[in-house]
Amino acid sequence: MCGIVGAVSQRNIVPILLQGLQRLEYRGYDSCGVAVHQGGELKRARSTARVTELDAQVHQDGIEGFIGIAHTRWATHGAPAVHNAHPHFSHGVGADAQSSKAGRIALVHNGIIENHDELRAELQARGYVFNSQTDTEVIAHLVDSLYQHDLFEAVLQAIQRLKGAYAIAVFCREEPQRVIGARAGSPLVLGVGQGENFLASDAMALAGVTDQIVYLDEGDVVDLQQGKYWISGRKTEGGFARVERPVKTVHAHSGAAELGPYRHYMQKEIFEQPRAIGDTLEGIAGITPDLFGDDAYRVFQSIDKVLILACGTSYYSGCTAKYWLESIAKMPTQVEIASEYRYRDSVPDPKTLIVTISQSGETADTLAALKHARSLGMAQTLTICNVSTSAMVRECKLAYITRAGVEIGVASTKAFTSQLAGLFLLTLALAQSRGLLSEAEEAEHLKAMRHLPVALQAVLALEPQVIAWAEEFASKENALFLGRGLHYPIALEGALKLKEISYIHAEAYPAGELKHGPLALVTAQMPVVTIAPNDALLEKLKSNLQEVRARGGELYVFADGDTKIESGPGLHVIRMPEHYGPLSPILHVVPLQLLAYHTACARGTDVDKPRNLAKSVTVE
Ligand code: HGA
Repeated sequence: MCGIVGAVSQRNIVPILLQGLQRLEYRGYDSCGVAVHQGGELKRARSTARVTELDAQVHQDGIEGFIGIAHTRWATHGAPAVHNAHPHFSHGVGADAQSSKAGRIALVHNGIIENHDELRAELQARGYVFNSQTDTEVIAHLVDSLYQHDLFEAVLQAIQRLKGAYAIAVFCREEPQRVIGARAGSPLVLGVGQGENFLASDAMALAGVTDQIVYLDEGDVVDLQQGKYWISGRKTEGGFARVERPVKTVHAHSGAAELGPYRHYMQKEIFEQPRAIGDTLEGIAGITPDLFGDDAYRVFQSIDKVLILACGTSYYSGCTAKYWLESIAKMPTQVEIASEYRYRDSVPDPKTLIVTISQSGETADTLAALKHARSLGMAQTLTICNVSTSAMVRECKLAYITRAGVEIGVASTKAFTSQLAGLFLLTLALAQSRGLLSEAEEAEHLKAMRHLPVALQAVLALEPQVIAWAEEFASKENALFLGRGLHYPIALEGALKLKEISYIHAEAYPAGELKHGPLALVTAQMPVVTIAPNDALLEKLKSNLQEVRARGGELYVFADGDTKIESGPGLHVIRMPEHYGPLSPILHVVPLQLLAYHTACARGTDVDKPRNLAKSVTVE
């Protein structure tokens, strides 16, 4: 999703800005741009192509400068087009307009300004002319309208008028020594260099430039100059006050990981799962609440239910965990889509453990849902997250950091299975703290978890068989996914993967629900993918498969080795290893990932950057 990079230095900062954008590219974007202060004017280049094209344009136009800002955009307001791409420029009005050649204020923005219509009308009435359909351009003109030779002051005043979420980076034609950043609701970090300072929406953008990072707080405004910076905190009754924020050493990994022998990052990440799970569980000698933080024992004793808040794939990992938490830890558990929870009336209970799940830890909807839960008096919070430096980890009392490594493919794979591993550990830790986990059970679960990397390798070896199915799926426009119990969320995740990257319409149902509606869709043209573990529901599931066959439906079944489901007319079977008990979802999701991946490849879609989607969804 949107990325911001900004810099103030004594050297030409354009290569740093573009390299920063490149590091953020994997998140998905539809256009990009860069602006610098050059020869007393604002200069910019913008493109709806990739950052490499922007780079070529910048060279051709001879754009260079000591201060500048850059952006990758994922459109929320206004089509993905050059005139909507950031940076946006303002121009002064009245006497100022005469002296304003190419613009006065340059600004990039992540987030959404909710009162943009009202502000636009006000600014238009004052003579400002709008050149884009974005909410962002409103901020550029607003800062311009408040500018009186001090950009920091103008930004402080402008943000008082903004409703919504923003991270912004701004500079001004008249003050070639400074870049101002501000954030509320969207992430922004300050990178401290030697005699130079940087801004970025993620420390990863600055990898190789500086590892000295300041995480700006909600409401912070930062003034960056060569060799110095200062931060103003959120406005209080006493006005704005300078604040100190700790400088942390952050070893951010570059997003530009090597593809190695793989065709796409998604394929690489699917095959990295044994390593990702192994790393996530590394060093766990026994189950203890401490795995989630020093205060976890006390927190676990103080709660009697769990509310999981998440979006997309993370939501499905939460749905899987509900089955574990209720059956193993006997903990009443509710799972809610974060964007729904934050806006509905709910009945809060302070004895609830709020569990947020997010790969990036910057998902705007999940962060907002967390804040909403806290505002309702639910103070016990825990996150399962893949980025230790993220806002989510900073905002939650307890955390389990998965070690999936940087995930570049927009469609999540290794982050999902690593989340499941973290959630299973949480289940065991809660069960233990409630006296529901014997030592023998603990040992048995730990043994199964440690064996997961090997079990996953055996599932990955099924790839050639999945490719054969994918070739048949490539010509379909619809698919049904069925699962029962613990594997129903896995069916949901399988359908989501297929939708996201192959653009085939896919829906998932609990198999027992088939006769209540979706059976009407079943024809010979409708592939029905079924997850068939050898669990307590197997016989029920077999009856559901008969219902599909009786209507001429074509079944594609991932069946555990010991289920005795055999291939036959209209019934294709890929044999999974023996049943893996409660951890079976971690194995069963893998062939569904492979099926989506190879179907998308056969259809020639842009697997790692599916249309309209972005990686870390940092806007509402
Ligand atoms: N609302 C702005 C920025 C969008 C954004 O932050 N995307 O991730 C726009 O549409 O340009």
